[in-house]
Amino acid sequence: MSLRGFIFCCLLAISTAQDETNNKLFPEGFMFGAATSSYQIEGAWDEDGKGENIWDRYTHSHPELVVNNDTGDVACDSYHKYKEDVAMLKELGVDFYRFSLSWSRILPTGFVNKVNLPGVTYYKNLIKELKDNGIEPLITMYHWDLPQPLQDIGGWPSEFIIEAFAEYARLCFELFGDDVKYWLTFNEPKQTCLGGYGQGYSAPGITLSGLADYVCTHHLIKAHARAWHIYDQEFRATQQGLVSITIDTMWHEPASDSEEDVVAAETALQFEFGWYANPIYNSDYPEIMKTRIAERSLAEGFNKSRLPSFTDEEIAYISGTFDFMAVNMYTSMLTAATDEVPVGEPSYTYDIGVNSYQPDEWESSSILYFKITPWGIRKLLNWLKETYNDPAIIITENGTPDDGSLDDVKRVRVYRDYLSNVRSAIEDGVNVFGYTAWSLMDNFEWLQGYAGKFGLYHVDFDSINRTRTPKTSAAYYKKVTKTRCLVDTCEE
Ligand code: PNW
Repeated sequence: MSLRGFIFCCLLAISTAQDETNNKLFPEGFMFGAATSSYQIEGAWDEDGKGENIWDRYTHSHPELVVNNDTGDVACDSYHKYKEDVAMLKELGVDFYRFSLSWSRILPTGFVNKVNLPGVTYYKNLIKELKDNGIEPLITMYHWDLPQPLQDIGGWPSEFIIEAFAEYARLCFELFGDDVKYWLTFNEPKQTCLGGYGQGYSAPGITLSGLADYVCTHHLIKAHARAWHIYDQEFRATQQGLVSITIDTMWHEPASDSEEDVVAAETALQFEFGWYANPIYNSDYPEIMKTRIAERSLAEGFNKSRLPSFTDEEIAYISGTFDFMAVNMYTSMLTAATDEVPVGEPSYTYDIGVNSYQPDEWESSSILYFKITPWGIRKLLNWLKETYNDPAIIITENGTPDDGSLDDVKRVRVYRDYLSNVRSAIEDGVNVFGYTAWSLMDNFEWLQGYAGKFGLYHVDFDSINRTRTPKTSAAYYKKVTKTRCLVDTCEE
C-alpha cells in the first residue's frame, strides 16, 4: 500500500469509528415515528373485496423465491389487529405512524371504476384510531404492491400507468386528506423499477436492465409530479398538507482520496439517488447519467439513449414537486473507479461503471448488505443539504435486521448510533425534522420472508393471534421519544 493510501485508510478508520453518543437534546418539535407497509403487515390478501396485487401473484406463483416459501397472505394480520398496532405506537410515544395504502384494497381493478368500500373503511378506521391517540398518520400511497390487472397491461413501463396512479392519488386525497398532513407518493422507486423491471429481484420479476428500469422510472416520476400538482391545485388550500416521495440510497464513500474515486462515489450517488431526486429537487436527470447512458447506448448500436428524455415543459412541471425531502437509509458502500466494462448488453450496473463494495471489517447484521455504518447517515445528510439546496429532510426509514431475539441489545446500539449521527448532522446545520424507525414490528421482509426481522415489537408468526411483544429496543425507543435524548442525561 502506498503511503498516501495508508494515510487515507487511517483517516477513514478514524472518521468511521463510532464516536461518543451525541448528548444534545433533539430540537423541540423534532418528530419521531415508526413505519410499516401494507403488504408486509396487513394480511387478509383476498378478504372483503381486495383485489390481487403483484406481490400476491409473485409469492403464490413463485414460492421458491422467498425464504421458507413465506407469503404475505396473513402477515401480521394488521387488517384485523390495527387497534393493537396503534396501542403499540402509543406505548412507544411516537409522534407519527408511517404506513402504506394497499392500492388493490381500495381499487381492486386498479382503476377508479370500482371503489371497495370495506377497504376504504379499514383505512378510515386506522386513521381515526391514530388521531384519537394523538398520532399523526404519514401515508405512503405506493409501497410496491401494484394491482395485478395494472401489471397485466404492462405495469410501470407502460405509459397508461401515469394517469391510473394520478386518479388513485386524487381518490386518496379525497377520501382521507382531511385527516392527513403528510403524504408520500412512492416508497423507494428504485426498488420498484430496478428490482421489478431491471434486475428482477422484486415483483413482478422482469429482467430488462438498462431498459425497462429507465422507462419505469420515467413514468413513475411523471406520476409523482401529477399527484403533487393534483394536491397543489385541488386539495392544498383546504387540506393544508404536505406531499413528497421517499427515495432510498446507500451512502457511497470514496474508496480513496484520489480524484477518480471521489468522482466514482459521486457518480454512484447520482445514479442511485439523483436518478429520482434530481428531476424533482433540481431539474432533469443528472448530467452524468445523461452522458454515460447516451454514450454507452450509441456504442451498443441503439439510435438514441436508453435513458428516456423529458421535454422542457416536463422538466419544468416535475421540478419542485415536493414539500419536504424524504429519504430511507440503512447502509453504506466504499466506491472506487474501475475500468470501463466493454460494450455489450445494456445494464444499469455497467452504466454506472464504478466498483462498490463493503469491506469485511464493517460490522455485519443478519442480512448481507445491511452492514452497520452509522457514520454514513451523517455524511449522507450533509451531502443532501449541499446537493439539493438545503431541503427540510425527514428520514422515513432506518433500522437493522437481526435473528429476532427479544433482548435485541444490538438493535438498541444501532438505533442509538444512527440517531447520534442524525443529531450531529443537525449540529452540522442540516435541516432534519424527523426520524422513522423501520419497523414497528417484525413483518414480511420481502424475499427474506419472516426470517428478516426488523421490529421494535416481536410478532409470533406461529400463533394465529400473531401475538406482539415489545423488545428491548422498544423500551429504548420509548425513552428516546419521551426525553428526546439518546443517553442518560442530555444537554439542551
Ligand atoms: C426498504 N438497501 O427496502 C423497504 O422500504 C422496506 O419495505 C423494507 O422492509 C426495508 O427496507 C428493509 O429491507 C430497502 O440495500 C431494501 O440499502 C434494501 C436497501 C434499502 C432499503
